Amino acid sequence: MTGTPTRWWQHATVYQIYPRSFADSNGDGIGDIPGIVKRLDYLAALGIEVIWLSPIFDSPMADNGYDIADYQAIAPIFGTLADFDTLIAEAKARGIGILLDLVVNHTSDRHRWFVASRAGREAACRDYYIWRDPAPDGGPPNALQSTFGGPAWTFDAASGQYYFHQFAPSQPDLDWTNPAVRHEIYAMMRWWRDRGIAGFRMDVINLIAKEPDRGITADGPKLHDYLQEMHREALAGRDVMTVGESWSVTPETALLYSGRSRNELSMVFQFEHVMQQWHATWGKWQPAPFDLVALKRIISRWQLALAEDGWNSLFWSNHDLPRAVSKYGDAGRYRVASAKMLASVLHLLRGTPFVYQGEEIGMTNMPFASIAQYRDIETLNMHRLHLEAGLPEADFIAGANANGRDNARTPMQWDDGPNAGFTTGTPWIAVNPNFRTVNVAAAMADDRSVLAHYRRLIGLRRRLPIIVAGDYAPWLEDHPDIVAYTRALDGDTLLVLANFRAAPVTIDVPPALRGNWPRLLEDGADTLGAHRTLAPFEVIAGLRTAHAAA
Ligand code: TEU
Ligand code: CA
Repeated sequence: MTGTPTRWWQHATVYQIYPRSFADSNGDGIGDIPGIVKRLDYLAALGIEVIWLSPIFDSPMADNGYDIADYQAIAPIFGTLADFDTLIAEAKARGIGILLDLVVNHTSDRHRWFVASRAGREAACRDYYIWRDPAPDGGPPNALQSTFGGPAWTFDAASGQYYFHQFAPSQPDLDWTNPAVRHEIYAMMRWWRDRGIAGFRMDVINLIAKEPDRGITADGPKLHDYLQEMHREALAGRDVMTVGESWSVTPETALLYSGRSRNELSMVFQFEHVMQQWHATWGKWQPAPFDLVALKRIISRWQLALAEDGWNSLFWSNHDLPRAVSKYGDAGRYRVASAKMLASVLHLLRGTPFVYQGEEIGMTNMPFASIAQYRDIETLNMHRLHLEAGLPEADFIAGANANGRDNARTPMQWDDGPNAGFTTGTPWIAVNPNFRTVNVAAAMADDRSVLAHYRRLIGLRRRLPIIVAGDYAPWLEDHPDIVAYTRALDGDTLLVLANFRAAPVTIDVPPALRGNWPRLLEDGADTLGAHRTLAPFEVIAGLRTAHAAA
């Protein structure tokens, strides 16, 4: 089979750490690298083999580190380079590799390149960024808008020119058409690579080849040339894993990024299923009903498109997205059941699964009462702009609670002690009050916990080739409440049948799925007749092997 997965990262499960909110070792209220080192045994026991670390580099933290001032220094609030080397070594000793977050579409405006660049039209590094003369009326060169709201151009009075930024004005875009910029970045990547990291997660990699004069932001014509050059210069010959973030990738372009013979990336993060659930007018800032049939269609399209070549990443949540139980499950009465169901549905697909810190204990979105509790630059900007555009305050807060970034960035809940065991000081953002019941210590003591379920799923992926390699087929595609799929390998069949509703749902079982299904995650078997009623958020995961009697 041409699509047989042979690379280590096709077999691994990744855990995302948002360092600020993971574990604070020194009581300043901010998570840090020594805090992560202390929790490595916990992560090793979970079975993960890779950690994606959100940015830990020196930064003024306007966007919590996605605004980098020095790519080769660690932010003092997170620790030192020696702490980082300890993390690499201690993780490696437990069979865990570290992915760094490569944020090279833009830098911070405090980066020495930008400080030099803005010194004047003839300044050194002027051409590391994108400077343009004003339009004839003195306004911005064109109407391009930034992701965080407002124009993508900011005027610099001293030099009389505008600079380009796809995010905040304090995040100026690098000019990738300049070979000097590209070669600085590759050298920096080699420097980290040679410290022993396992690879990179690449922030908004679809945006690097922008051509703002032509109105092009995502997927510029030179994008794949740059990625192939990056591969040659910084990745080739090393067995690293790379995952590129792209909000514009399609199944077709995913094959360009991750095709075996392309020499670009291992895989991409795609967000079609996320954006599909947004409000038509107000985007994510107004809750929209959850459309399961559309979600299933997108999952199937990606599973099938990348079956023979390329590779999928699998995730429900990250630091920019709502927590999975709150978004797709039930954060109340059925929290545990729905968290387990979502985990099974995701982890038994074909691809590399990513677990966002806290997801493995079923952490929920923290609801905030007012805008005063938010810290996030995107949410604060969008609040101002959406209210100006006529969205009522209460609607915005409801939208932000459903989809805002801070609601999923609250501190990791370790135990039921003060501040959930995250810090002995004052946490940088509020702890979710449900930490008294939702915490790691409680989950460790309960073999029916969400955590126990994640451990089993992650362990199974390491043992059962069908989870990594099996062919995917969808079932009951138009059913509004049920997700159903099978995986097939060498005569074995794995079945996943999941109820996404807080109510019992009865289905007509397709003839091919009837019969006996030995349970994958528990003892015993499920026997499916012509009809089957699934309890609220119940998931059936069964494995029929070719040699066992059906
Ligand atoms: O995110 C890319 C991005 O476009 C998000 O800002 C996303 O579009 C938004 O949250 C949806 O409304 C990456 C990082 O993951 C994010 O944390 C950074 O803020 C952003 O890039 C800029 O570096
Ligand atoms: Ca700290």
